[in-house]
Amino acid sequence: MQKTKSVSQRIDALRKEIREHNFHYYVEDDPDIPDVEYDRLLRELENLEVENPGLITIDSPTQRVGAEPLKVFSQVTHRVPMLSLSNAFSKEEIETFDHRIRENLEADEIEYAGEPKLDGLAISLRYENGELVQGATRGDGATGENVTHNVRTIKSIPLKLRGTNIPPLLEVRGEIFMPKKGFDDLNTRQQKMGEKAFANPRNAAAGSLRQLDPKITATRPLTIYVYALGEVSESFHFDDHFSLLQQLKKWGLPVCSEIQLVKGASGCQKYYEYLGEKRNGLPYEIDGVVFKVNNYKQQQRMGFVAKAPRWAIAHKFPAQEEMTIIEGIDVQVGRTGALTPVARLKPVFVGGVTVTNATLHNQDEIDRKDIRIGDTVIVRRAGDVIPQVVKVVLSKRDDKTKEFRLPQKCPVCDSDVFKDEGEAVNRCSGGLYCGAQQKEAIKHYASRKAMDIDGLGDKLVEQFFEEKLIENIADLYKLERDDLVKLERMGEKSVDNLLVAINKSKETTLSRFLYSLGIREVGEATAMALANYFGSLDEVKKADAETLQKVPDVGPIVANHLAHFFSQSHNVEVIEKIIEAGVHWPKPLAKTGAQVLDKMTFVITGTLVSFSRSEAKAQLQALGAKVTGSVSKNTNYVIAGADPGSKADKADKLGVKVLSEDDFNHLLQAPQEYLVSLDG
Ligand code: D41
Repeated sequence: MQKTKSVSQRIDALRKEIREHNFHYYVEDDPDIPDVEYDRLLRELENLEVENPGLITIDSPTQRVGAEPLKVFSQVTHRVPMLSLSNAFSKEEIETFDHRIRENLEADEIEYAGEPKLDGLAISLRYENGELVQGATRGDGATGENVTHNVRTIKSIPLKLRGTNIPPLLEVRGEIFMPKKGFDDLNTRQQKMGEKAFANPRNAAAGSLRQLDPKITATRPLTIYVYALGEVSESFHFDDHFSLLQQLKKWGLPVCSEIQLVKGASGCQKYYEYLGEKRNGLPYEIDGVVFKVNNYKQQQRMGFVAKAPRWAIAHKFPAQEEMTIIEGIDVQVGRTGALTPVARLKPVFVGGVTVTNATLHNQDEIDRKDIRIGDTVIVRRAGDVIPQVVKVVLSKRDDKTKEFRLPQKCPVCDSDVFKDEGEAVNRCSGGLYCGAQQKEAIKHYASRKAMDIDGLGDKLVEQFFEEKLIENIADLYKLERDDLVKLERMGEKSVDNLLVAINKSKETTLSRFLYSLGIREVGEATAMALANYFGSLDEVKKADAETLQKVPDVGPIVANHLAHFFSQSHNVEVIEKIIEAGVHWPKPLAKTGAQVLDKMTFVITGTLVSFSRSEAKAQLQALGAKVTGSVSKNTNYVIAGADPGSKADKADKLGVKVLSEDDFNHLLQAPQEYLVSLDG
């Protein structure tokens, strides 16, 4: 008896604790314990429940994924209808909206809540005595589908509300959506499994929520923000929308942190512009902003027309998708020889800019989407990325459309085109013999992370190339002032600045130089690992594929690319010319494969800006260091990126030195300065 009581108390305590951590994680967006600790609590609860099945309750955090798939969705009647939103597409329409409200309410200035318009699907959640009892889609606003079993799998939706004074009946409405990152990951997974990719996060969210099997929904990265009330207990009362949202948050329901109070049409316009700027940086898709009269009494006096309230409006951003025609397909050759088909489009205005090109990626993509020249297609512009062709509008296809095949010969240098096994990309085999690859190689060489030649942008490289002033990278160091000043749009001052920048680039580091050569798959981290391991260019050049693989971060593929690169005489010649021109770097550390940091142990924590975790780890290992996962008295350094969490605290406690990302960069350049032994 005594034992059962203490077990049930422990179960209760665990559930409560887990709910609180969920609140910090999903609502406050500020996790209060590490993931492993959270998992430990959840496992403990799961184990106790397995041992004591009689103590399982439906609102337990372990009970998200139900047992059996449904056969059909049942219908739910919304006792309070789910209204829709009127749309506005211009500043003037918002001014009209505001004007009408002011006139109706005889008020000088109206306070609105400005909210991002999430691109997901509207949902209603019903809580009885704080417990989630029903989730339903909007449907036609009067009747929707019962998707309770699916909404229960969404971790940010509390199964039980927290806090006090929760009304016996509380129905909230909100938007279920899939964050951009989750959407990308899901599509990658779908493609790997040979399943069809979703066209946009909205479709992915809708498709995921309309699964009969909740086990599938549970694997989909869905989340929610709530923004309105449905049916609630009579006693429940609030003065305004914004304070209601604060209360919902306290009860554990996620509310979007971008919601703000604004005043009048001008405040609305400012908010619209503010979010428009911020849009690409947000972790979720929005297609506009919503304005709602904040005061509930004022809302009531405005009432609603047809199915939309007169106190709310959506100001939509310009469309990100439009229909146009593919007039032709060009083939571009990149730095690594990749042939990229690019659709030439009938100009179309999408999301605020005129789009004339869209990348088609590769032949497989063209085949998969069945894209033909002359087809009518939907193009999408998302953020700053290159416009994409979403799909063909097959109903508009006529018999004049033409299929497209990538050429078997490079359109620039006429070399053979090949395709590596398991790769989707066709490549020109011409290497630096190919003008296109030469030109791209020079652009890369001059770029910021490479040799960082200030003022030598892509446009200028194109111009130099067309004027035949340069053919390869080494020619950059032979550019003459007299030739440059004759060029169009080149003033004397900019010529002088450019020559200074080119000269300055001669002083560099081995890792930068290796990266600048633009060898396939050799990014900054790999270049750095190579430089650290071999210490000199000669050693890298001499190494065969087998030796190269001894370098951390270098696998068989990269090793082959490297060996191939250095086996080409034209590459070796260009490198020799560059060095003859005076490009140089500091002498290597003491010995080949210098393991300066051997016997030293590092821990990496938090988010680094210029490396992934694995890159940072590879860098350290290349220098001989050991990288472990937890801080102890045997740790020499903790490298702490942004939001470092508990490991940095532990380091402080143990007196272990913590390095910032800047320090870390310095360490990679001069590791010998960081040699310490733990004994003193
Ligand atoms: O973010 C949204 N998509 C959003 C949709 C929002 N922030 N607020 C909304 N407010 C309403 C009212 C004012 C009717 C409660 C909405 C929607 N409705 C809505 N979503 C789909 C249909 C209607």
